[in-house]
Amino acid sequence: MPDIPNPLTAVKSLLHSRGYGNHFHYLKFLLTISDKITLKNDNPDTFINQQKALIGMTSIPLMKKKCGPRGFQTLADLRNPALMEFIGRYARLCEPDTIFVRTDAPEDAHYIREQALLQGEEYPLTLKGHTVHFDGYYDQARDKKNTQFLVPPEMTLGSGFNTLEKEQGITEIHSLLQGIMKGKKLYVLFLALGPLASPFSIYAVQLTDSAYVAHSEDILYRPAYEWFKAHPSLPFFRYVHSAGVLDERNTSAHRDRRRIYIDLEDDLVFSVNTQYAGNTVGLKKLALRLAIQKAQQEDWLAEHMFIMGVHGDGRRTYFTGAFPSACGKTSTCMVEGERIVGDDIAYLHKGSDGVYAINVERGILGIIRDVNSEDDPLIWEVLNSPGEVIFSNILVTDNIPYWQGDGKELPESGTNFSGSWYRGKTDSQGHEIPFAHPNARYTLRLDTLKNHDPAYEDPEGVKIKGIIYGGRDSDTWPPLFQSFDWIHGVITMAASLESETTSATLGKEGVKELNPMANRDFLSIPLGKYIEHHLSFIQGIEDPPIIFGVNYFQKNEQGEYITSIHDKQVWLKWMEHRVHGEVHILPTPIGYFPLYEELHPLFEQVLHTSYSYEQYETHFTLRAQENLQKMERIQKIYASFDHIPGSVFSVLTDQKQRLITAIDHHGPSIPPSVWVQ
Ligand code: OXD
Ligand code: MN
Repeated sequence: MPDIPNPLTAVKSLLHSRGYGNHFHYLKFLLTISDKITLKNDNPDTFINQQKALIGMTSIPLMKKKCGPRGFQTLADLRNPALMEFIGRYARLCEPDTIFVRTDAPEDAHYIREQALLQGEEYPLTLKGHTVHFDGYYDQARDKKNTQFLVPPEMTLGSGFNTLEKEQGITEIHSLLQGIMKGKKLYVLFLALGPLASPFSIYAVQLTDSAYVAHSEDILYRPAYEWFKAHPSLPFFRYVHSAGVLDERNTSAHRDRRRIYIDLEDDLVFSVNTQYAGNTVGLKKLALRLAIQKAQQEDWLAEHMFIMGVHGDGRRTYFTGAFPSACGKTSTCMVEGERIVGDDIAYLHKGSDGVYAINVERGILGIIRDVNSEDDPLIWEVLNSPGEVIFSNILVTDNIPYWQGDGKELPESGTNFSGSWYRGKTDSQGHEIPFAHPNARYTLRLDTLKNHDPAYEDPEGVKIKGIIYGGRDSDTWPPLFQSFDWIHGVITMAASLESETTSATLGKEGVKELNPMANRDFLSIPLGKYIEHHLSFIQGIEDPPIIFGVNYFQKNEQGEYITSIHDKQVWLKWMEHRVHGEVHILPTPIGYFPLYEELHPLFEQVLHTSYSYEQYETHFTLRAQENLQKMERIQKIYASFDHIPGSVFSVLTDQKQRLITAIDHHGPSIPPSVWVQ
């Protein structure tokens, strides 16, 4: 153990050597209020960290000035030097005029809402509490190209990651952040990913100069200032966001300087010159990336999944479901008669008797497309009643919002993400501008939905009996099937999940893209490691969830959809019965199919329709040739990655072999009657 000098003297001389000497009395003040800074002589690392924290506290005069006495006291009350250092460092760099430190008090949330309106980042709509926000014309989606992981030399992520050397990235982002908040207010938010006091929750601090982002965070995540105060050494994720210079429409002006940099080593994310929520709301997908890394280290799973309760005979059974963006995830957990716990992100932990999931959010940032009274009555109701809702990138005419597929008569003109809009308006490339963006969003709180399940606040989470995977697939998967077992499900369903590109994405339509666990965009660890972790996750668990596949996008040869939008209600009921062992199955080469005799009464009971055998046969005829091609395609993709577990290849090969044998006996397209014994 090196000889450590008296810490106070050492810190004092260090501060002097860095030109901070005359702030020493502030340090003394902090020492009196902080029990974290009881300087210990026994551990050099602790000592160095404390020194760093103390140096950060030389920002105190600056912080006092920018936060005002109330704000400063609010921060000081946290007795958390690491936090003070973090906020101080970025306040010094970004140079906001003022800093607003949000506590959990409703007045603080109210203040932020008011600021969003006052600063013109949101506008009021007719219904009380409803506002609209517009993102820039070219800032309408997650920016994958400019979202990069900052990796230090010793970190290897493997292929498929968009990475940047850490030092270079930090230098660049710091230079972009330099003075970026001049003339603006910096909001400091303390938030929780998960119910407060849950052993599975993660805590986070978001810095942002956008009142819209701060407002969105408030709707979507639980405030946690008091929790931070009660736990001065709480570890936390950190987010620094600036919308940058705003143009005359209050949208980020410098899209060429848009950057989203994720520092996995320090659990720190930067987001600059953008406002679109998927790029800026730190606790959403930016946190998911940090959480995936943490989950891997701590042996739990951070997943892009809804959590829902499905009603069975006098019981509620919980499922999670992973679907790529815009593939029916929210509409599944919102189906009539069932309960939503969360629509987007779940943390899955091992309990003594099974897998438990918590919803990290308290709100929904949903795509507002085809949301209408017929298909989504419960969301529709909230979107058409007074209450707190932020709409983004829809059309507004006479303070009324319009969006694609709302079933309303479209006005001739209004304001949308392109500014003032009129029918036939084209962009600079001559493309017609849609009246509302296909990725327009609503942001609302879960507890405003009639079907929310109070279990979303349960710190232990809910026990998961089934996990559902589904993508946009016109020609391969049946609408519903069950895996043979966990390994088979993880490999042939979860890790083989594909989705077809739509006209909403750039490039060719209908191209299948592999999206393992629907988490491809958010992975922060090598794919092989991620799959391996899934495979081993349920080891030793008494009652693991059953893995299912669904497909809402199956088409016939004429290119028409062959299932109805409501059929998922029946599929869910079947899965609910299945996890309780109450319905039977047909073994096929790709998994277990349901029986006609058991689906028919479910259609009667749930949808009051008669399900014909012809329909069943069309839905559940095994498209063996397409499934075989899929196995080949997936194997080829995995062969291009390093360190994929061997079982991925052997399980896919076994399935391929079963399909080849089946095709030899029954042809490329095999009706379900073939499997009846
Ligand atoms: C997404 C989202 O893009 O939830 O997945 O916003
Ligand atoms: Mn999502």
